Amino acid sequence: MEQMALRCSMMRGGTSKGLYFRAEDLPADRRGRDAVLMAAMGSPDPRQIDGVGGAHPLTSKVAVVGRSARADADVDYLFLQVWPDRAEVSDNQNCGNMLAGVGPFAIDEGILPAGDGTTPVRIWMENTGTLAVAHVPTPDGHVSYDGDARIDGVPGTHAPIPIDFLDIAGGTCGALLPTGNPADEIEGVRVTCIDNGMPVVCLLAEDFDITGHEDPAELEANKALTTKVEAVRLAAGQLMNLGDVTNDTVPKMSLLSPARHGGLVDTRTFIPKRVHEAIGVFGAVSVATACLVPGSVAAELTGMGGKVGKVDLEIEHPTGFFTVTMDVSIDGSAITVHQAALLRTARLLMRGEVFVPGAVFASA
Ligand code: NQM
Repeated sequence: MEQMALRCSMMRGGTSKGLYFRAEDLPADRRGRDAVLMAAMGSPDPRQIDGVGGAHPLTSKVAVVGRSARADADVDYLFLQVWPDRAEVSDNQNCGNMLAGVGPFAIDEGILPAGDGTTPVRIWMENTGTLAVAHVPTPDGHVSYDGDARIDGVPGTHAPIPIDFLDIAGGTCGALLPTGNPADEIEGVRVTCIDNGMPVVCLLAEDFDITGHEDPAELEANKALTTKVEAVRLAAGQLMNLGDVTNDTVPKMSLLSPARHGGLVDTRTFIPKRVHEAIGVFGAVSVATACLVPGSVAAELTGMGGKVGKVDLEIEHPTGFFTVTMDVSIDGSAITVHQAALLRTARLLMRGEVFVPGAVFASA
C-alpha cells in the first residue's frame, strides 16, 4: 500500500520543535491518531531515524489545532508528547513552548483572521482546560516571524509573542499547592509541590549533593542522582493527585540552587528522565510562583516568599534566563494568582505533508 500524506507544518515553538496539525487532518479515534503520529515521528526508536522527530522529548512534540466552539476562545490546542523511544503518545501535560506556535499556525492556516498590527489569539488549552492569550505580530494582515526579540535557548532574534495566562493554577492537580502544604518531606527530602500550569516538584540541589549548576548531560549520567530524584517523583505523584506516575511525563523535578548570573534562582529540571536544556514555559511559571509562596523551599532560597503584586522573576536555566511576570495576592494561607505573563518566539520551518506508511494509516 502506498504511503499516506498528512498536511502539517513543522514549527519551532519557544525552545521546542514539532509538528502542527489541523484537528480535522488527523484520524478521529485516539488509537489511530497515535499510531499515525508515532509513524510520522519515527517512534519508537531512540534515534527516530524513520521519521521527522528530533530524538529528544523537546523535539518530538505535536500540536493539534482547531477552531474553538467556546465563546471565550478562538482556537483549541491539544498538546501531544510523542515519546521518542517508547510506543506511546501522551496528553497528560501541556506545553507552553509549542503553545507559542499555535497563534501563528492558526492565522497562517486561515483558522483565524489576522488583525492589523497585532492579533490577540485566545487559546483553549485542552490538556489542562485553561486559557491563554497570545499576541501575534501581524503587520499588514500576515504573521511576521522576523523581529528583534531574543529568548534564551534559541539562537538569533525573532518576532515577539507575549503570552498571558489568567487561570492556570491547579489545572492538572486540582490546586496550586496539591498537597495543601507549602513544603513537605518526601523520601527524606524537603520539597515544594506546585501546579501553576505544570505539576512541578521544587527541590534544593544541595540536598542531592550537587551544586545545581552542572550541565544536563552530567546530571543525566549521575545514576545516584537520577535514582533518588525518581524515587521522590514517584512518591510526589501520589501526593499531588496524579496517581502512579511511573510512565508519565509529570511531575517535572526542578532542582533549585542560588542564581549565578544575576537572576533569582538557578534551575535544572528533569522532564522527567531527560534534563531540560532550558526550562519549560509552565515549568518556569510554576517555579516562579513557588518563589512567592511563604514557607516553600523556593522562598527559602530566594527570600521572595510573601511578595505580592506585579513582579518580574528571572529564572536561570542551563542556557540562560526565563523571565516570568507574576501577579499574586496572599490572604492568610490562601494564595491567588491573578496573572502570569511571559515572552516567547516561534518560527515556521516547513509547511507541507508528512508521509506515513500506508499500512499504519490503513490500520488507523
Ligand atoms: O513547561 C518541556 C518544553 C516543555 C514543556 C517539558 C513546556 C512547559 O520546554 O510549558 O514548555 O517540561 O516537558 O517544551
